[in-house]
Amino acid sequence: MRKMFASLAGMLLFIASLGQSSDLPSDRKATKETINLYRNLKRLAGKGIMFGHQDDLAYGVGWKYVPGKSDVREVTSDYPAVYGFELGRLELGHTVNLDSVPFDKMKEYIRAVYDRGGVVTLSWHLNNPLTGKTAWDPAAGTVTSILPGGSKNELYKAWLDKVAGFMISLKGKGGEYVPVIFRPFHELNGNWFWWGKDHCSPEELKQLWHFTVSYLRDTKNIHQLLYAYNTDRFSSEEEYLLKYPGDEWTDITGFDVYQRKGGIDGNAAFIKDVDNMLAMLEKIAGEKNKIPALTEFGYAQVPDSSWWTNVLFKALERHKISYALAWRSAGAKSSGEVEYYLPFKGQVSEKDFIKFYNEPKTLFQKDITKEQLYK
Ligand code: BMA
Repeated sequence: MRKMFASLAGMLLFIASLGQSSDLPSDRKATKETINLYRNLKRLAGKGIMFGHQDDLAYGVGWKYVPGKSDVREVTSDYPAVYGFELGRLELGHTVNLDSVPFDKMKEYIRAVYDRGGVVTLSWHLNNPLTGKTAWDPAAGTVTSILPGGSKNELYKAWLDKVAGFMISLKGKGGEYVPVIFRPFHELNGNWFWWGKDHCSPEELKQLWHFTVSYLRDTKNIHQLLYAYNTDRFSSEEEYLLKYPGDEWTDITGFDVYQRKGGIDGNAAFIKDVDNMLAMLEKIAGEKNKIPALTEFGYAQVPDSSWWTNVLFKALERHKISYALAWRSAGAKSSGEVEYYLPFKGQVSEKDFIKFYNEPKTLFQKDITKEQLYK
């Protein structure tokens, strides 16, 4: 009997390990570190929510490019767990991105993040390849123009060559490629980008996604990427999945959400909306075996002194998602707008952000370095 139990247990362990080893990212040639990151993100999603911040190391309110500085660190004495950076204008061969971050500095930040066990995600507000204007130029026919057979397909491939070049320049100390969560064509159910809602059909968007992934993965041999599909706010699973490119083409499923001051959102409405969307997202991710994440969020200038614990945390509390990434704290912009989504020293929500940081469910750099996400 005992023997039978032992062999049964052995068999179960074997089956479990098979399950584990077959749980791979969409890129079947993903590097070891990328596979490890994918599995660890899944594991950690059951433990807590990693906190992320766009351009965290590059600048904050009132400062730029100060080595080691970070608004998150100024307030909590810890760095975020996830760091977002942006590739817009890399495609044009520029040396600085559309938010004036030099790509050389960005590469240094990314390597530093990887060295301390943090997670890197890259967005891409690429210009409109048909008109040469910005990502916010929704000219008709742009998506079809860059698909195979379209007049701008060669140009788009040249742009992807630049993205590939950037990725392969990201190496760890052992020469291994740094894994990156790549998040192209974000907020695709919104109408503001050329790849957005009314500017291409579901079929066209899917073709664009497939073309982009195949080109990077199979033509350029980039195998350090996890692909994140993400919408803006959505009201149903059908809406969320309308342009979903398929399970073989994505690893992470997310959405972006902002609370607007004086908008339709009181705090209660915002909590309810985000909570609902997260519930739908978790269901979809569960069914599709993907990693759910809040790929961007924010409340501009965080005017509510208890927003972190009273609003955001309440929306997140009951959910098992991998990470939540706050958008960039640009400070004063040339337009005159002052843009930030995180507190800094003296900001009204500073103390509350520390409380949020101290919640066991929120994970920052110190929590995740010990989790060795790449091993
Ligand atoms: C927007 C704003 C812009 C920025 C863009 C791309 O939401 O922050 O200032 O250029 O993202 O990062």
